[in-house]
Amino acid sequence: MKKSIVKFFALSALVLFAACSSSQTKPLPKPFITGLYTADPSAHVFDGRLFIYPSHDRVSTAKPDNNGSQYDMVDYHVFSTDSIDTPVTDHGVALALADIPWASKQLWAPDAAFRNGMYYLYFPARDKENIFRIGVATSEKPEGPFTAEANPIAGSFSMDPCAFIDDDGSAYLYFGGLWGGQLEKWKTGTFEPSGREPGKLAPALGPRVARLSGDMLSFDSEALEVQILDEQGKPVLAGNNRVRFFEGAWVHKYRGTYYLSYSTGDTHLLVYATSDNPLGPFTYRGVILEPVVGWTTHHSIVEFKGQWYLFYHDAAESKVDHLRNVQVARLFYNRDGTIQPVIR
Ligand code: FUB
Repeated sequence: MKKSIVKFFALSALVLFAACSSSQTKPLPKPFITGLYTADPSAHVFDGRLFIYPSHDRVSTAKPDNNGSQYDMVDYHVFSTDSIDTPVTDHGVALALADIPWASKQLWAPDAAFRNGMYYLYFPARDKENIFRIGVATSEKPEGPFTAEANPIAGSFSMDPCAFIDDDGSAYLYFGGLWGGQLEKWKTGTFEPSGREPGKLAPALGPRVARLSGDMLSFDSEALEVQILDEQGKPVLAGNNRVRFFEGAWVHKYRGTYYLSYSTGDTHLLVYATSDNPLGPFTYRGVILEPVVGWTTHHSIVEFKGQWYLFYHDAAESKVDHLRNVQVARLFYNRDGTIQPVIR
């Protein structure tokens, strides 16, 4: 009797180990989204289902420049799946430029949130004065279609919004990006067309964060700069371009710690910093992903069915910087909470 119990447990442990290791090594779909060029994937789990809110890249006649004019997108599609290794569903156009009263062009990296039975899509676009602002659109369904508010969020500027709702219900919108995203033109709090990045030895510009109001449609506070410190506790300098923030902020929480991850832009890395406060300061911790094919790198981090994932994009298929594909990789933490660099 005793022997058979031991045998039963040994067999169960073996089956469990085999199942876990195969789910951790099974190849993931590559690219994750096919059929359309997609980038800047913001991943969320709503009601047990994985939703991806990416940019929708397209062929454009806009001339490539340092402001990213070639990223000339005109709508968003939402994608979802029940399982990481089955094909995703494309839910069609969720929001189109033509239906956003204040926007003129460039629907760049969006994000989404859920609160009080309503889904919110946050998105950047240039307004009629050619200035990047952040808008919000609502839907009763995670896949949309979304209806845009008539005006951008008052007090918003720059791009790449990331919505984060903390365990206590406080909601935050992080945003900002250099060059095409114009963050360096907002150093004084108003838009200065000639604004430049700080000198190499000055503190780098950080992303901005504002608290979202209860209805998730406006800012409840002024946008604050998020400070990123180096491992010695000093502000990261603008010349430290393998570490300094460039664009694509993403915030998630793991075991009580806040993780701010972002792209370093012209050094093409995805890196992260941690804090015990969602408003920072954050301390730089290391690289998550080495450069991919293509100039831009942009990501999100999400837990789905007990496994953490990094969603990102590359231009490996098209070899054209602005025709990108969403990719996914498993993400692992060390015991001390540091993130293991992702192997693709
Ligand atoms: O997709 C357009 C822009 O490229 C995004 O807003 C940036 O983060 C970069 O990925």
